[in-house]
Amino acid sequence: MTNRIRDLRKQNGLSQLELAKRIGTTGQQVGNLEGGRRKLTQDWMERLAAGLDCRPADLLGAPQTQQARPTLPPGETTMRNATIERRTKETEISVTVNLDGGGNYAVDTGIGFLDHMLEQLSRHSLIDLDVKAKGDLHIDFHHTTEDTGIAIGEAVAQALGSRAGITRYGAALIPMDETLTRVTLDVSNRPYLIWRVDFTRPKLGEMDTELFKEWFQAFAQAAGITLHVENLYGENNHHIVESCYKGLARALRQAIDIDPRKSDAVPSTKGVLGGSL
Ligand SMILES: [Mn+2]
Repeated sequence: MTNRIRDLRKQNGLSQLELAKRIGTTGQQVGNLEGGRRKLTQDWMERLAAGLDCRPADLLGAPQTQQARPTLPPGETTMRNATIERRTKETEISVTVNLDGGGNYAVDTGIGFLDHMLEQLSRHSLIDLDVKAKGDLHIDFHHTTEDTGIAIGEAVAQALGSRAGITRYGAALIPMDETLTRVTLDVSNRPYLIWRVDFTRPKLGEMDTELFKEWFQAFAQAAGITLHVENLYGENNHHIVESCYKGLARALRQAIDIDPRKSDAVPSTKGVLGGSL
């Protein structure tokens, strides 16, 4: 299950997408191979070795980065990042995340209010987030909203890899003036959404308020996160939804952080995250 693909790729200064192009596959496939979600067959080992300029046998062995990460000198952190390209008849989306970023973002979905929310997500999670989406907005905002949630969720899942070393749980209570929202989550590879959020207005800007649940559902599903979002009280609809995104951001920041006391282990007594309880 463990391998050194990520280490070797970084030593070569390649992104997942760049390595993927060298060996004629997708960035997602490289992420799956790195994360142990796809079997490292002899054929894959030979292709990867050719792309990484090493021997196939060099790909095996425990990854060094996960153990080394907490003790690396400042400025030499190992980046957990991923790029997802998603194309359907309804939307074309590209997303890049860096989980160990500084909250830098470049977001353009064509929906102003959604951009505002995704910028909050980046800023308060400290995940660097690039999102470029072109959707069928002439129909409505549904496809673009949902598919953006899927693509960002997939990118987070891919960047998390095996999820070894993470804190796993996170929680946040976010006040915004009269509003208070609680977000709790488990980055468990077990997708589930609890959404206890009601709006009194049908739209914010041009965006239908009912679409926010769709975004959170898509994100939780694709990222493999158990996600509970509850607005405890509040009146202003802008505050209510913004506190949900900020709560997700702060809870996520805790949960994906590397736990320095257990940095080489998957935080589960099963030794793997996901599957049955
Ligand atoms: Mn705002």
